[in-house]
Amino acid sequence: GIDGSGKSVQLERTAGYLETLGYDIVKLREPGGTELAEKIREILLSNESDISPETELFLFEAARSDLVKKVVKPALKEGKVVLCDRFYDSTTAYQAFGRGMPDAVINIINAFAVGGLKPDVTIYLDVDLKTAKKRSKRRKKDRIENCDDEFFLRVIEGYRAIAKKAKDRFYVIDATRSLEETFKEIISIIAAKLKKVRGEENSA
Ligand code: T5A
Repeated sequence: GIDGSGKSVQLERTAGYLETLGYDIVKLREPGGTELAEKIREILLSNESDISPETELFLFEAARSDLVKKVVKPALKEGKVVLCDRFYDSTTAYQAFGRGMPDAVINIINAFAVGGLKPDVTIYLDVDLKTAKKRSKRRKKDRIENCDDEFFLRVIEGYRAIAKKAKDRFYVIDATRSLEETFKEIISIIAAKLKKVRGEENSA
């Protein structure tokens, strides 16, 4: 979801809940999660950085590629459950819809950066811009959060477009509700999916 939609808080809660069920959880964020990706994150979010939309796109993808290769794929191989705060849909929403970078280019480099990996479930926390802004009011804005309202309205439009295309894995959740109500819906989706995926793995 957009900045301030509640992703970090919900990811922490979800991870805690799944751990109590006995799952081995790896919590990640994008951009970030490796030494290199965290350095790229600093550059991307710094208000001091002068970055063109094209360069921005490649930096997000470089960070993603590093994370997937060094952390995500090895964790999945070990049977762990990976929860990631943002993934390639954010590039479609922010860089394609927000910045106007060509969708076709983004689809190709998204796929290239993750080596064909696809999330089992993607949760989109749907909030209006006013709610998101109110929630993130207390913090200093980073380079992307400093974009104007029109940018974020295009990003929201982007996520809604993805929802129509990726119906098999993309769940839209009304995140304007309380933390608790939103959380309950998230865990019901994830728990059901995990049960299904793990059940299929065990019977294979
Ligand atoms: N980006 C990222 C791209 O442009 N392209 C990409 O490919 C990728 C991967 C990354 C930035 O990079 C951009 C998007 C971002 O601008 P980030 O760390 O993901 O940065 O940053 P944000 O999305 O800005 O993270 P935030 O921490 O600002 O937002 P969250 O995580 O959505 O919100 P959270 O959980 O911190 O909650 C914010 C506040 O709201 C409260 C929380 O307690 C907290 O105080 N809150 C609620 N209050 C009431 N009711 C609820 N239901 C609430 N849910 C949360």
